[in-house]
Amino acid sequence: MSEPGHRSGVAALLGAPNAGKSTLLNRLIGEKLAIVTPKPQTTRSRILGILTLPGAQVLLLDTPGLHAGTSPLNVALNAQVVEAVGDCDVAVLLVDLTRGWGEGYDALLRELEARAVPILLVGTKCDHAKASREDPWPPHAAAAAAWVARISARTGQGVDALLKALVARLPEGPPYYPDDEITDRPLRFLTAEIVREAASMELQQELPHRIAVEVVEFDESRPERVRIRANLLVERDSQKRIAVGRGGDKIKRIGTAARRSIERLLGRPVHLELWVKVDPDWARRPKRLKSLGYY
Ligand SMILES: Nc1nc2c(ncn2[C@@H]2O[C@H](COP(=O)(O)OP(=O)(O)OP(=O)(O)O)[C@@H](O)[C@H]2O)c(=O)[nH]1
Ligand SMILES: [Mg+2]
Repeated sequence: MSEPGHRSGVAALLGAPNAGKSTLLNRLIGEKLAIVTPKPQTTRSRILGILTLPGAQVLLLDTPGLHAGTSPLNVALNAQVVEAVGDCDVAVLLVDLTRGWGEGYDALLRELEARAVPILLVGTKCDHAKASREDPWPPHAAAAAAWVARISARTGQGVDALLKALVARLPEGPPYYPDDEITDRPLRFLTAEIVREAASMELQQELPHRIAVEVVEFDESRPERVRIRANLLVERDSQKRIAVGRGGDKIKRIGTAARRSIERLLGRPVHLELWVKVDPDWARRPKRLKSLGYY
């Protein structure tokens, strides 16, 4: 039995690719759970962030950005958005103030309204020089929303007010997770994501293609170091050459950056072995997408 008046439930972070969903998740949880890059389509699977407060437990569901596109990867990403819409108690609909109301928002809005989910309509990146001063959403969206605000997940502006508005709209219920847990995702998955972020950041100029990461060994049995072996998957030989770099300098830099982040996450020294592998079909085969954790 939970104390009377305790609230808990799922708040889905929804919106276009690059709207700032993962940055907001990290800001709310106070830890870097979800990876963030300047490129759209960074998040590939739902990540649950658990925020335990006095009197409430908020289950924050970060989702991939909703977008057009019919490749198996796109379909897998959109399916997760639809699922999140179906699973949530409250929806936080994020609209990038530097970009405005894009394609997909009206459909999302209709779906949320049909399910009678309370909608918090949030303009993001209000700190940005290019953030519009006008409301980026059409009047019907503001009318459908239970609450409207502008925030910056980068500076924190407006985030406390958002959290308050969110908690107020959660149903009453017990905490579902222990209060020291911050995610439902295993360390192995978070590790793969950190490597993917390091690789995306290091390669974003030369290799604008999609990459994936699989952790093939995660050995915590030795006291001195956690041993991790991971593959960086690219689709072609030419991409592999770029990712490895001259004399291996790229992959070395990716490995060093990733290892430092993983050590911060685990609080222990890590030995990270990273290999670049060509896997032409990773983004095309649903089974493969599943094994990579993107389904
Ligand atoms: N100036 C500014 N930039 C932000 C803010 N929030 C996010 N960004 C930047 O916007 C970019 C995208 O942020 P993400 O948090 O990855 O966006 P997302 O919605 O999770 O993107 P996908 O996972 O691709 O759907 C990154 O370069 C962030 O640093 C903000 O409040 N202010
Ligand atoms: Mg994201």
